Amino acid sequence: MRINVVSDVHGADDALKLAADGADLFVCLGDLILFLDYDDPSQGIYTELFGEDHTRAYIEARTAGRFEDARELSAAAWARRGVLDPSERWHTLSAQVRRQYERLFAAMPSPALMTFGNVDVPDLWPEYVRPGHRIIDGSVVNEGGVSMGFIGGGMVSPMRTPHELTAEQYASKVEGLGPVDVLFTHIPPSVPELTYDTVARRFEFGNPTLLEYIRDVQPAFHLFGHVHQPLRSRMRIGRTECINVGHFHATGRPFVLDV
Ligand SMILES: [Mn+2]
Repeated sequence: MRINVVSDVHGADDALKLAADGADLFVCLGDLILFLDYDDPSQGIYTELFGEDHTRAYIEARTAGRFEDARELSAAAWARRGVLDPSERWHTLSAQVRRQYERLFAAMPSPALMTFGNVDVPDLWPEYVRPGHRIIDGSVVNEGGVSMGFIGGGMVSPMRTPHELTAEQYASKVEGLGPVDVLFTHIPPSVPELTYDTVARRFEFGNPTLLEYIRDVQPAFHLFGHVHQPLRSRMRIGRTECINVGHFHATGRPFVLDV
């Protein structure tokens, strides 16, 4: 069985249309929305709302780890749009997010097995899925005799992305999963080589209970995304081959797994 896997689509709907070509099964590990493009500040929701100069300054602050400065820049940009209360931001943002979801779910191959990234709004997905799109989070499906577990979402972080879970919330999903042949998640296990981003020059959040799960259960494969430019994109942990499927927004190519 040939499985085409994508993650971190971040708005790349044109490439997404072709991502299941030649596959028996198509899997998407989330991060559909493009808020900010660190490589190209001319696109993304922040640029559409606040302009490219603001977006460049905001990216610079976040890249340098100056999250307070980034928040102040953001507050000033919202104020210029007349939005003073942070609780009113979602009204504007959700319209932009919905526009992206319309395009992305139209481009999403079907059938598809999908789970959430941290840059996703789970509550909105059911409104946009098409026939053949299956959202799986914290459970196991069986395809062609291969059991596949899915866990979506990211960890609470200073980046304040839309779908972040506490350590307890994430652990309870991992603990409830049971044994699988292939594990699919958005984030990697917390292994420094897999979580360090060489371009952003910081550690992204992996998850320690995923690492425990891999050591205990030893699925044949663990596929994930999240870290756009990882120090290492694959690593063996015991019998488990851990693989970062790559930054689809940048490559436009799915990772192909033969099982
Ligand atoms: Mn991402």
